[in-house]
Amino acid sequence: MLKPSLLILSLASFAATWTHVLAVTVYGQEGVTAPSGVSSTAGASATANTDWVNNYAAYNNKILTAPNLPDPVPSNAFTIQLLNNAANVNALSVQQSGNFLGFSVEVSVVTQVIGKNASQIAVPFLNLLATVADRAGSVRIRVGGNTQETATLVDSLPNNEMIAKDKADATNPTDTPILDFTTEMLYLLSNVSALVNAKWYLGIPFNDTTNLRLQIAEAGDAILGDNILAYQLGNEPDLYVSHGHRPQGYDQQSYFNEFGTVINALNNDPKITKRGNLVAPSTQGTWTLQSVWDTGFLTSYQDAISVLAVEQYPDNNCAAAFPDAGFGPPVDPQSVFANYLTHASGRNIVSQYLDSLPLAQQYGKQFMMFETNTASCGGFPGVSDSFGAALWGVDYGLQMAYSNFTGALLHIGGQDVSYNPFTPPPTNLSNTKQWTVGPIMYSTLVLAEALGTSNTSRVLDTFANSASDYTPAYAIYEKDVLARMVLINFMTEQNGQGAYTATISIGGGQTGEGNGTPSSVKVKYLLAPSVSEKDNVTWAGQTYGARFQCDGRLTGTEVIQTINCDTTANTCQIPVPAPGVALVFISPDAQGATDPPTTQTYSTTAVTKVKNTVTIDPSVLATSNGDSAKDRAAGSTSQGSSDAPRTAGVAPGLTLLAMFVTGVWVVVAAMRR
Ligand SMILES: *[C@@H]1O[C@H](CO)[C@@H](O)[C@H](O)[C@H]1NC(C)=O
Ligand SMILES: *[C@@H]1O[C@H](CO)[C@@H](O)[C@H](O)[C@H]1NC(C)=O
Ligand SMILES: *[C@@H]1O[C@H](CO)[C@@H](O)[C@H](O)[C@H]1NC(C)=O
Ligand SMILES: *[C@@H]1O[C@H](CO)[C@@H](O)[C@H](O)[C@H]1NC(C)=O
Ligand SMILES: *[C@@H]1O[C@H](CO)[C@@H](O)[C@H](O)[C@H]1NC(C)=O
Ligand SMILES: *[C@@H]1O[C@H](CO)[C@@H](O)[C@H](O)[C@H]1NC(C)=O
Ligand SMILES: CC(=O)N[C@H]1CO[C@H](CO)[C@@H](O)[C@@H]1O
Repeated sequence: MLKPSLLILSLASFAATWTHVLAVTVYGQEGVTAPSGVSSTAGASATANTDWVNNYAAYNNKILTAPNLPDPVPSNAFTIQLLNNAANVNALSVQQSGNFLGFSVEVSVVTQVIGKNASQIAVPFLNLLATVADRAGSVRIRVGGNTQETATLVDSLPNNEMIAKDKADATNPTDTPILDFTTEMLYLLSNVSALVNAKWYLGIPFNDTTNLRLQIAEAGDAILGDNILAYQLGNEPDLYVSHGHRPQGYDQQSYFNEFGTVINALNNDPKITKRGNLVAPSTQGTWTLQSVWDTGFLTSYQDAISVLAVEQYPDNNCAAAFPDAGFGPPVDPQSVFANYLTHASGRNIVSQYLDSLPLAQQYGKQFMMFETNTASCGGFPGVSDSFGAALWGVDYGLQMAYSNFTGALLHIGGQDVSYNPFTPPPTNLSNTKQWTVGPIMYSTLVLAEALGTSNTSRVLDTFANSASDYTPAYAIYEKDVLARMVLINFMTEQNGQGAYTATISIGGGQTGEGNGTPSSVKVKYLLAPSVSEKDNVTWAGQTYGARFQCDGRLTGTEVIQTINCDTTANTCQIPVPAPGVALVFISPDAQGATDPPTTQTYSTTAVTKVKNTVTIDPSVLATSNGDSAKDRAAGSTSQGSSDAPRTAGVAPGLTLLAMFVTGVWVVVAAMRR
C-alpha cells in the first residue's frame, strides 16, 4: 500500500500556503484562555483559526454523519461470564505492557513535533508523552519512516540546523526526499528521555547497502544508550521496486542477501556497542511474511533481530492525496466511515499475521505493528480525526494485544494528514497552548490503563453479545487474576437506541475461583456525543481540549464511577453509552496498579537538567502565556488513595519546563526545511 509521504505533500502544500500562513494573526499568544474543557471555546477556536482549518488536513472541519444503527440492532443487555483465575482460561495473550500503543514520528517532522534542537524541546510533546508514560510506565516512539532510508548523519548543517531536507517532487508519490541530520537530533531525543520515560526506535538507512551509513547506530548507542530499544533496518522492502528504490526483479532473496551484508557490517563496527537489536522485516503486505521466512530469514538472522515487525493501514486515501497519480476518483470519507466502527476492522488487519505470530514466541522475539493508523496517504478527514477513530484504536489495539502482537506505533505525519494523535499549530510562532490532539490519542491512554504497569497483563477477546461486531468486550488478567475489562460501543445513539448494559458475572461458583463477583467496581468512560465528534472527547471526565486548545495536558477533574454489584446474584451491571468505552476495574488493586499518582513519575531534578541546557531570561516567565507558576503547579498536588481523582496537570518538572520554554521557543521549525 502506498503511503508515500506525507512529507512530500506537506512540503507541497506548505509551499502553496506559505504566504497565507504568514498573514495569519497568531491567536492567543498572550493571555490566551487556558484550556478548561472544550464547551465554551471549541467553536471560537475553530473560527479564529479558519485559515488553518481550511489549509491543513490536520485541523480540517469535516464532520461526517454517524452511520445508522445496524439492522438488526445488537442486544442492549447481555451477560459476560468470566473466570477469575487465569489458569482456568484458554487463549489468553502473551504478557503485555502498558506502553503497547506508542507513536511513530516521520523523521521529516521531528522539528515540528519533538523540538527544534536539544535545547528547544516542544513542551506540549513532553506533556503528551507524560500522560501516556504516567499510566504505562513508559512510552515508545519510533523516529523513522520512508525518510530514514536516505537519511544521513552529517557533522553540521548550515545555520546550525538539526535537520535539512531536499525538496521532493510533489507530484510523484513515490519520491522520497533526501534528509540530512546532525547528532543534535539524537541529543534532542536523549533530552526528552531525561524528562519523560520515553524509549526510542531509530532506523538505519538501507537505501544503499554497498555504501553503508551506520553512523546513526554508532552515535545512537553513544548518545542514547539504553534509551534506544532497537534499530529498524529496512522500511517496507516489499515496496522498494514499486517506489523505484530497487531495480525490477528485487525480491525476498535479494532482501535477505542485503540484510546479511548489513548485519556483517554492524558486527564488524566497533563503535556499535549493542547487537541483536534489529527490527525487521517491516513489510507492508506486498510480500507475505511466509515468503520472507521461506528465505531462511528467521533461522539465519535470529541473533541479530529483537523485533519482528510489519506495517499496515487498513485503507488509503491516495486518490485524494495525489490526484494526478492515477489512483482514480477520491474516496468519499462518509462511504468508509462505518468500516472503522466495527470489531471486524482490527480482526481483519490482524488475521493476515496469525500464522506468523507464533513464530515470534518460538524465536523469543517481539512482534510489532511498527507503523499504522486509520488510512495511509494522509487519512480520511472526518474519519481519521473523529471519535470513531478513538474507538477503532482501542479495539484494534486490544485485538493486536489479544493476538500476541507486543506493540503498535501510531504514525504521525505532520500538518497535512488528518490521522495524527497530535499536531502542533501551523505557525512560525510557537504557542504551547494551540496544539491539536486527535481523538485517536485517547486510545493510547485507554490501552495504557487497561494494560497497566506490571508487564503481566494478558488479554482475552470475550466475543461478547453473541460476538456482535458493534459491542466488543475484552478481559484483562494481571498477575494471573481478572483485573480489568474494556467494553466498547461503536454505535451512536439514535431514537433512544444504541446504548447497552453488560452484566458481568465472575467465577460462577467454580472451584479455585475465589469470591467471584466483587461488591462494587470502578469504571472510567471514554466519551463523546457521536462517533463523528472531533473536539469534545473526554477520558474519565478529562480532556486534551478541542482543536488548537491543547498544551499537552489533560484538563478537568477526573471522574471515576463506582458501580455497586449485586452480591446475591453475583452480577455487576455496566452501562456503556453509544458511543463509548468503559474501562472496568474489577478490584481496587487492579485500579491502583494502573492509576498511579501523577506526581510520582518525575522528579523536579529534571528541571535542573533542563535549566542547564536551556538559556532563558527569567523575566519571560512572568509574562509567558498568561499562566502563573502557582496555577500550573497546583495541578500536581492532591494525590491520595488509588481512586483519588487524577488532577489535571503534569509533574512539577514538566510544568516548570513548560513555563521556561514557552517564553523562548518562538521559532517553529515546522516552517523550516
Ligand atoms: C514569523 O512570522 C512573522 C509574520 O507573521 C514574521 O514577521 C517573522 O519574521 C517570522 N519569523 C520567522 C523566524 O520566520
Ligand atoms: C536551538 O534553537 C534556537 C532557536 O532557533 C536557537 O536560538 C539556539 O541557538 C539553538 N541551539 C543550539 C544549541 O543549536
Ligand atoms: C542513498 O542515500 C544517500 C543519501 O541520501 C544518497 O547519497 C545515495 O545516492 C543513495 N543511494 C542510492 C543507491 O540510492
Ligand atoms: C497467544 O499466545 C498464547 C501463549 O502462547 C497462546 O496460548 C494463545 O493461543 C495465542 N493467541 C493467539 C490468538 O494465537
Ligand atoms: C516492565 O518492563 C519494562 C521494560 O522491560 C521495565 O523497565 C519495567 O521495570 C518493568 N516493570 C515491572 C513492574 O517489572
Ligand atoms: C460534550 O460531550 C458530552 C458527552 O460526551 C456532552 O454531555 C456535552 O454536552 C458535550 N459538550 C458540548 C459543548 O457539546
Ligand atoms: C541528558 C542529555 O542528553 N542532555 C543533553 C541535552 O542536549 C545537549 C546538547 O544540546 C547535550 O549536551 C546534553 O548532554
